[in-house]
Amino acid sequence: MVRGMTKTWIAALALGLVSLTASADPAVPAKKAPPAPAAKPVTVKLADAKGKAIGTATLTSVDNGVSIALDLHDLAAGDHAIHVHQTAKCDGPDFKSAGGHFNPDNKHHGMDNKEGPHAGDMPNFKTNAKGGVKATVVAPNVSLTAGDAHSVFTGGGTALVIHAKADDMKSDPAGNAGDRIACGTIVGDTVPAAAPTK
Ligand SMILES: [Cu+2]
Ligand SMILES: [Zn+2]
Repeated sequence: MVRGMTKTWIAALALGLVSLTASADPAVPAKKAPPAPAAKPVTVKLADAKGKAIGTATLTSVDNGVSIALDLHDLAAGDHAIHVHQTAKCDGPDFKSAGGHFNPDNKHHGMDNKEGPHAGDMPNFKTNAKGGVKATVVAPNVSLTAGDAHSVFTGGGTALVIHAKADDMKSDPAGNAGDRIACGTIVGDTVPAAAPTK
């Protein structure tokens, strides 16, 4: 009798444990370990030549580079070049302060250039008839990893620059993309790779 009760209790406990574990599962979905330490997304605020806000770009680390989610307005309708420039300084109206394209490997301009591309080069994007866009462009040769040679945080940061025209993807130094019409600095609010250990 006593032995029987004990067995029943053990069985009940075991069942209880199993059901607890099972019910806990949906709340904690199995996470796949990321291939590299995931850097925090970075939001870049862009302004036009007059200093007016034209939206944001959210940079996220992806397997093939940095994904740049654009949410922009008040641009001219059509195709525009976008690059990472080397200096985190956006002084209007010409934004020359941002310097040339981010180019840690001393290459030439353009994704279709045999001697390129600059690390800061990436595909064009297109705005709608109202001059707005919600689209994602992937910059394949930069990273959000502080300390990496291709990190957008190199040398105190870089700048995201939008041009009046499309990039031809081959002409030095900047793909014949015309004026710099908008700019936003890329600076991390934290240093992603160096989390404090206490
Ligand atoms: Cu540019
Ligand atoms: Zn370039």
